[in-house]
Amino acid sequence: MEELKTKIAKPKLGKPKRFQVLLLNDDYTTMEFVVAVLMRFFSKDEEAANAIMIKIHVDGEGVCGTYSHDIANTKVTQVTDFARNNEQPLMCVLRELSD
Ligand code: TYC
Repeated sequence: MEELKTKIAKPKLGKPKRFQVLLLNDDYTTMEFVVAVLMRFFSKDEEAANAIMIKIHVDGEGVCGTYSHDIANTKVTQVTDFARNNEQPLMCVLRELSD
């Protein structure tokens, strides 16, 4: 029995967790760059991207999308790499949703 326990993986049951991807405000990243990020990585049209960017600028943070853990992590990596490659300090983070 002890042997079986170590060899057989437990099936992962239940509701998969969901994660929001957030952008945080800062004083240096350009508004134009944030709009470009929202369109490129979160498939927003220009109007929606502008509205989210302004919301972040005013409130300090804003939700770009909600995803599985894998996809959310990939978005954070892609956005962070894109920002650093373009010399922007933009911060992109995950927030686990309570279900
Ligand atoms: N506050 C920035 C500015 O005035 C714009 C900005 C918006 C930066 C959203 C980051 O996630 C952000 N240039």
